[in-house]
Amino acid sequence: MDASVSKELRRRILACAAGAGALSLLRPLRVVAGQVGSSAALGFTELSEGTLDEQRLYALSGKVPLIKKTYRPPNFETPIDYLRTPFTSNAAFFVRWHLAGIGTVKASDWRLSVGGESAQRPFELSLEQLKRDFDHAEITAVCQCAGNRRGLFDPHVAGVQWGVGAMGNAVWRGVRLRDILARAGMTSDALEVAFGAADRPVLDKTPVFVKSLPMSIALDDNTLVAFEMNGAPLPHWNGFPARLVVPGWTATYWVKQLSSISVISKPETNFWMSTAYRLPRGMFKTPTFASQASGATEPITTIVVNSLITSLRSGQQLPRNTPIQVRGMAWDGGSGIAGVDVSTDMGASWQAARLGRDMGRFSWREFSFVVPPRERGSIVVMARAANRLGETQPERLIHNPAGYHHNVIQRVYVEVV
Ligand SMILES: Nc1nc2c(c(=O)[nH]1)N[C@H]1C(S)=C(S)[C@@H](COP(=O)(O)O)O[C@H]1N2
Ligand SMILES: [Mo]
Repeated sequence: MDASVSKELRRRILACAAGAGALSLLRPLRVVAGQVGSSAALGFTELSEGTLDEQRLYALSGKVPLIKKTYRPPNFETPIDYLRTPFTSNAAFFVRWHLAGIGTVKASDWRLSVGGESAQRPFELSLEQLKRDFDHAEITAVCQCAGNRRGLFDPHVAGVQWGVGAMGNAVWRGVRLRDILARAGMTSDALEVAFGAADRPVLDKTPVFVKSLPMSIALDDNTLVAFEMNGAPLPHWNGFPARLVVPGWTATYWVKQLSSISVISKPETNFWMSTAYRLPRGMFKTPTFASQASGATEPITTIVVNSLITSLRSGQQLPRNTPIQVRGMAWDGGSGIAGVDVSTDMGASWQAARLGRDMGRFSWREFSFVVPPRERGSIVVMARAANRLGETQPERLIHNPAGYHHNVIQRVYVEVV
């Protein structure tokens, strides 16, 4: 490591340990290997001082204290302490809503309407009928907000300033959307399936939440209308009584409090498809949602390959001459994780971490690596996941206006004392 970087690191770590200006450590270093660079090139550390100052833990009903981002609408992030287990508990699972009018849906009152101009036989289902009339299916999948880590974007972008915890992994149980659609029967002009929900805006001018999927994904075996999460009914905040589960796709499509399914012959034009959740066209090598691509933008689709070190925190002091345990999670949009490499020399060399149990290609996967005992000094620990398509995390943040797909290689700054 360049001497000036090492010195700067040490200054920040000491400041952190001293408590005063503690969070100066968490701002990315601006000098690396003797070059002056933008901090965006250097991977992320943690949220900026201002953002961290504003966040508080708060317990919603049925939830453990989560990191409060906004109260109305409810946006609550999972603390990293709950991201170290194969499954994220329902009580600790993050909560993200766009609209503030979230009523309680009673199981006995709930109805799911299935129709649309390209459905031959529209019908309605109660929760009981949904559970009784169709085969059940189960899948382990990461649910990750497209804007997870938005608060780490540099330059800063507007929107909920998420840290690393707008994500979780769970076993989802429900029925296949495909089977529900088969009962309705589709006409040959079916182009997309649109999903409506029970949450409502408090201001008339805010559009209701509607998302659509291309037919290929709606008919995919893995796409579920789920009513259980980790063996229990969905929590209210996570979409009780039923939500869409679209493994591999960003969570914006995982419509909660699902109330309607419409097979449509024209592209859905609601705000949440045509304006929000879009990326500059071709910026990421993810599948294209062809019927929704127009002009310079296209909708976000699958999750990009990513990883998170969960065993270390920037600013942490570690005892010298003791092995350092590097552990975390790696995931992608459904090809599955092929490997995770760890570097302790600013990316000059990488070594393979050990992968944990494979819980399916939509699940995250644990990794672990032991850094041999060190003498006193600062270390930057980095992890870089690769998926089975050969895609890896970038060294530079891929900046985009809405702050999606943050998957730049993480850097954790620690000091051996
Ligand atoms: N009805 C409804 N469903 C929704 C949303 C919403 O605002 N309303 N937000 C979506 C977004 S953007 C995300 S990230 C996920 C969050 O799921 P969770 O709250 O269960 O973690 O729900 C999705 N489903
Ligand atoms: Mo999201």
